[in-house]
Amino acid sequence: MRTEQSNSPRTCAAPGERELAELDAHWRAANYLAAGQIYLMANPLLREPLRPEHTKPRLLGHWGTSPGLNLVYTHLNRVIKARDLDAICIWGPGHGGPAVLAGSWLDGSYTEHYPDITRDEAGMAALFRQFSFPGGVPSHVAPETPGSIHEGGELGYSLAHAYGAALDNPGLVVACVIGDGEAETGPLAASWHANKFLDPVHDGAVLPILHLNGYKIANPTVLARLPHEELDALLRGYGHEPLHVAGDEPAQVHRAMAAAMDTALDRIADAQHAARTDGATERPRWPVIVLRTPKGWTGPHEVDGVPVEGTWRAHQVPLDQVRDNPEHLAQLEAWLRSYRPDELFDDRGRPVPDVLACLPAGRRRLGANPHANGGLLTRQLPIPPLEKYAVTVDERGATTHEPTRVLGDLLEQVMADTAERRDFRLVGPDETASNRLQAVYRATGKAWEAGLLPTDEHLERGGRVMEILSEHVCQGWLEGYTLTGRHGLFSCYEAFVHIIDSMVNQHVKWLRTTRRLPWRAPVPSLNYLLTSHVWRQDHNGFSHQDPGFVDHVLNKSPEAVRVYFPPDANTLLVTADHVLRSKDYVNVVIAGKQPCFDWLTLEEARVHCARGLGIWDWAGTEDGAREPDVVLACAGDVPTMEVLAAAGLLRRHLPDLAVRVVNVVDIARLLPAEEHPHGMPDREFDAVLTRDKPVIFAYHGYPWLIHRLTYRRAGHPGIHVRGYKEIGTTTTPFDMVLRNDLDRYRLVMDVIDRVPGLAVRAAHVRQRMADVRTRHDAWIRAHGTDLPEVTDWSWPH
Ligand SMILES: Cc1ncc(C[n+]2csc(CCOP(=O)(O)OP(=O)(O)O)c2C)c(N)n1
Ligand SMILES: [Mg+2]
Repeated sequence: MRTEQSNSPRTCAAPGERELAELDAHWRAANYLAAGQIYLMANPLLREPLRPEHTKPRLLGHWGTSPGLNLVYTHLNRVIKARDLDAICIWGPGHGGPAVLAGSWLDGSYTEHYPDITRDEAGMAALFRQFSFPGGVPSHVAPETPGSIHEGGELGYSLAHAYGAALDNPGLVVACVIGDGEAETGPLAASWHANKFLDPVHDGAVLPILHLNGYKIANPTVLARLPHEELDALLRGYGHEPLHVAGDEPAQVHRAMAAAMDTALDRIADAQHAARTDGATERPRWPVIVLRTPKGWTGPHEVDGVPVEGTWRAHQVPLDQVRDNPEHLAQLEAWLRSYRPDELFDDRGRPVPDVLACLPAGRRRLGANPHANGGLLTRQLPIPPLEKYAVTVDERGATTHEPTRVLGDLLEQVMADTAERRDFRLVGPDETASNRLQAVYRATGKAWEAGLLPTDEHLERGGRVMEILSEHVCQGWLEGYTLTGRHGLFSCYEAFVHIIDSMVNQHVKWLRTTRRLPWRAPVPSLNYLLTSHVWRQDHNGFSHQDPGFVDHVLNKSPEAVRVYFPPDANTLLVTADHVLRSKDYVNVVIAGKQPCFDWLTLEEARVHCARGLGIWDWAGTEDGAREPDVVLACAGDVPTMEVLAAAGLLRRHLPDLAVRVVNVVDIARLLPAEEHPHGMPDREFDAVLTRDKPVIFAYHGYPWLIHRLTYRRAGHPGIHVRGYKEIGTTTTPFDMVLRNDLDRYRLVMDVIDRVPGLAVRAAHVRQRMADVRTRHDAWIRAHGTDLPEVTDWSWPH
């Protein structure tokens, strides 16, 4: 969505005394509300002396970060209002939930989302009570929090989320509070470089606010203990212009913070103007605010004789025995009264006009900006008809294509069709071309704002392919981009996507929670294309072989995760079309980039993908007169080829055997219907995979997964799974499957071993299979390539 830049420079006068008093009133109110949420379940305005029973039995929450977050909320309100700024904020220390909830209650957006929590005394009591309370709201800046696209429970992702939100939103300013502890994480450290990918013409701005409150949970932070010059030089080295705000005297900090905000927004407006109007191409030195205030600022200075304010001890609950220790209770009451609630709220508990004076209106409020409920802004992605990109399949297995290359042609068109609207991005850690998606470069380049050399290719200011060698940053960008309503695809080596296991956990939790919040509009899914997979690591070998991401993802909420194994080019097209249109999922698509036999026409691929799992009767030898003797099942492109080759061998050597071939695209179909929305009812599963026949299942990844998914089925005792057994190296493609016992000859031996009555009758066939495996070993050592009968194999017509 393209909106005009509304951040005009130098429209904001320095606040006078009256405005400073109003800012301080808002900040004090927010601090009161944050502390109130942590401590109080009654007597919210201290109309009567505080008694133990007014306090919560379990004190849960994080005070330490809250006054700093509140300060940012207050001052963002001011500049948004003064400049009519379109802005959202990412709250990195998301454990400061009480602060952001306070800000949203004050700006009225909370009550709009939750009408029961009114902006008066009754609503304040409910706001306090519900916080970190059973049946209430979480302690963090969770999906339930208006204005948030970032939970901040797992630290490290704020800055990447902020950049993701700013991409292709030229009118948007994304403020981003970064905890000084959070700044020690790898993902955050890498995210500073996102400014080399932000195009001042087509993208919005990110305003990082590094919050140096000096401490984490139990330690000082590294950045807070650097000499000023060293920290300043570090941030300059990242390409920023630091603006330092420091102090513990509120009036002075308000003045300094207002000035820093104004300077920062002026610089942003200048940089955007220079790039957009004057054609400047030099990378702007974007501002960063360094905010140095005490942890737990304005809270208890000392508790039980030890310092708390300005130390790590302020991190969570500074006074933790208020119900039992009268001294703690008295200190709490004095602390809360220090904000002078009687001046901040009227006799009905409503914030007084001074408190509300700094607030912007309507959709400009931080709790109501639609970018933070991005589904509201989502447009359906234009995906061209697949017919133009589909490969022709006149004869099954007679031709090969590289599936990801075929997909690349489709993505090129999607890129071309979104050139104006700019709501589709491809991200990846340096692998777009390696993954054979380079056709997209005909439609757009790779975003790049750093130096350029004549030998560079496809680097482009404003390009919409994003490549940085940090899976964390790629993931963070795409999360920020999709949560603000736009579309994208993350193409990644299968083995290294594990690096973001933990981030995907958090994203799935977010999606699952938002599904239960009627006011959150569905957002485009986060889509992975995992290629360069375990079976085809020609250059790389063991370090690059790990198909376990799927196991990880399938542990997650079944409502929100989908995993697909398209076995050829046309099924990949159909799968990609499906996932790119979907909303609120994490979709994982595993597909090869190496030449792969074309098995299904586009029409067949559509039907097969709609089923998710189906019998390929053309590949089996059932005659319909009796039940099959054995089922050969497969999921994944390489296992599918091995199963078909095994089926061909069985057809030749054991023509009387009734073999059924079943291919699985949507792996969750194997689950019981009660456990996953795509799960198959038992009756259907039993009909296709049988209750009592041997099933030889060739699976792309770790074999245990198939057992996990099918253990409740009647036929489970008969299911024998072959997959990756963690045996890998740099070797030939067929040697990889052979070493892991996934090869066609082993599968035939499995059939002979498991079909009752076959062992003796087919002993000679079994021996022949074993002999080929032996010959293979000698052959590859002598020739360095696979046996001719393997390399020249094609589906027997
Ligand atoms: C990745 C990660 N590791 C550890 C934690 C546990 N944790 C919660 S808060 C915190 C300290 C955060 O310090 P900082 O970022 O400085 O925030 P603030 O001081 O504003 O509370 C830690 C380590 C976490 N939430 N996420
Ligand atoms: Mg800190």
